[in-house]
Amino acid sequence: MEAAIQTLVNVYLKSSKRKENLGKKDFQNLVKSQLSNILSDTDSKEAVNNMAVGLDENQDGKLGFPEYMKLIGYLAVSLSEQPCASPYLARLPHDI
Ligand SMILES: [Ca+2]
Repeated sequence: MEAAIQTLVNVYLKSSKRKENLGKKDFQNLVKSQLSNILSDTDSKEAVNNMAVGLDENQDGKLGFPEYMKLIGYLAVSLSEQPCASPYLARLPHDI
């Protein structure tokens, strides 16, 4: 579990290139490269952008770490509700 938490942080830092936020493009790359087996529609720019808008609580057009963690929390909850945790394709959250 410690390794999993470390991974979550490292992926964020790497994707944001150590800026304070994930930009639109950073987020698209992250979803595509890290979550294509757990999320459907990760190839759709529009779907990923809609998801980013749903996660962007303070509506500054970027995703900060707590906003990124909302997505992780959403995915974890979705997984926990599956009778069998894997393999599983979650639907893109458009409105969290
Ligand atoms: Ca934001």
